[in-house]
Amino acid sequence: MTITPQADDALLVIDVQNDFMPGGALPVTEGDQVVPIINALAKKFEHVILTQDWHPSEHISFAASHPNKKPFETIQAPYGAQTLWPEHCRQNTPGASFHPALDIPHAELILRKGFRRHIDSYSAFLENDHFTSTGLAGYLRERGLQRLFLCGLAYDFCVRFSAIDGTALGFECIVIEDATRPVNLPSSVSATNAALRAAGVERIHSRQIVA
Ligand code: VGL
Ligand code: ZN
Repeated sequence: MTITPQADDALLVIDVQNDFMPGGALPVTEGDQVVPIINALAKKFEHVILTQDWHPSEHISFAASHPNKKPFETIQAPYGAQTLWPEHCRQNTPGASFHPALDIPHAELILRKGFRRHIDSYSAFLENDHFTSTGLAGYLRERGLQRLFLCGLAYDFCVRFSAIDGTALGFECIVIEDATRPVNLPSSVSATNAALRAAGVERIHSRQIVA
């Protein structure tokens, strides 16, 4: 089925940043392959919002911030389980910059997240304590943007939790599956597919928007 983006739709482009690309600090396999797809999608949307993972040094999500912990292990943070990552997307570093080929001059908002040292934020809406707001829901409501098409990195973390929280906050969220790629930790993709299905988040292919 073909979808024509409307004036109250937005494309939400999650974390298309150098550190998530092959060769980056937290590489996502084929992460760079989403860039041309997203550029083509963005041309179809009047409203585009970019998110940017934006961590301070010694961020809670960095394994190096915890003695004797390695990347991809889990700790119990005050707000619950937190996966630990290699240091990535440190504020104002080249790794935190958008992929140089990302070409969306008309993007209206760059929303930074994960900038509080003691809370990580996968979701573009709520930080990982599931309480602290990024302000995005208020922005979208004031702008009258109701239906969100999600793409970017990574499918099983920031795209997943953005779609789930967005749905819970009353937005219609649709994931453009071929315009995302997963980090792919054990069972993270199957858990994401199940969570999106349970939340009623539709998954589509970019060709349904870009002919
Ligand atoms: C992400 C892990 C850590 C993401 C960000 O963008 O999916 N994943 N920080
Ligand atoms: Zn991060």
